[in-house]
Amino acid sequence: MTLQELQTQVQQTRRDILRMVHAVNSGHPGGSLGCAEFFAALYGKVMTYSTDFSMDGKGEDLFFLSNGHISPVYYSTLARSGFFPVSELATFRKLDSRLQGHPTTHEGLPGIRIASGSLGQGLSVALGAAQAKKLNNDDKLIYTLHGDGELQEGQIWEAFMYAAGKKVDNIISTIDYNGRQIDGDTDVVMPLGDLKAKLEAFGWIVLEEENGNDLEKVIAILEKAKTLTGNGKPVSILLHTEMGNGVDYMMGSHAWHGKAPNDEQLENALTQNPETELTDY
Ligand SMILES: Cc1ncc(C[n+]2csc(CCOP(=O)(O)OP(=O)(O)O)c2C)c(N)n1
Ligand SMILES: [Mg+2]
Repeated sequence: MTLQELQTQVQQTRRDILRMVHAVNSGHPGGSLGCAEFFAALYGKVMTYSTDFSMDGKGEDLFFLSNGHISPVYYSTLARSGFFPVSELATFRKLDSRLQGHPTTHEGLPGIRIASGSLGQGLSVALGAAQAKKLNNDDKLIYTLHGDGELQEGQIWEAFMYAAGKKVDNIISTIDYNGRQIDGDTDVVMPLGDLKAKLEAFGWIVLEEENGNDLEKVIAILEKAKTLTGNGKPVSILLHTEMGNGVDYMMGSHAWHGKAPNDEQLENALTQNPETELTDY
């Protein structure tokens, strides 16, 4: 996809996120909006994959979403990348929908390989997939995304240690470094300290991008991360993003982590993000 096409996709995805959570008055718009550029870059530019979905994903790059609560951005991206009909976004969080509030596997939604939402587990699963790729002589890569608040889970540090210890060098793990979580700023709830130094001490290569909502920069840092794989160390990206990005009244606090806009707020947000040629679902 061209940069212009990706920008259009980001804007349409923002609308999808807002309309999905508004329609059922529940869900997580904040982190979803902050990661719209990351998802567009990953699925529109960086990863090699087939929309003819197979659970194994042999010969394909695989993505695992560990912070499953940001499912709106994930579902929008998958639908608009061709994994399932865009119209199905209208079923988000409804009974019997394949688009549950947090991604699950037993509904069989193409593109989803793990259930996530219980924070801290995604890296462990992804490392298994990465090691399976090595055993199968499959040279494609594993990508993961984690929240910064999610890093307060102990399991993820066990996985960080394991990845370096076992030289899992075919994985690129991105941290959505928005500085916010459900109850406030991460610095207030549980400070992460010098995260770069901590991950390096755990044996990871660490890249950092200060503007994780600049599409070109997000693509560039992911492409750079790719060049660093295969060198005996796992690779991570600290991606600084803005929770609620693209909607002025949602930015600057944790308030919209998991709250839906009302009718008036939706209209305001959509005015800030006009419909694109990709059209609303
Ligand atoms: C194991 C577990 N504990 C608690 C929660 C509740 N919870 C959902 S999202 C969230 C905050 C996570 O913060 P972060 O990963 O930074 O996500 P963001 O708010 O930036 O989207 C919490 C505590 C959960 N989903 N799983
Ligand atoms: Mg966060």
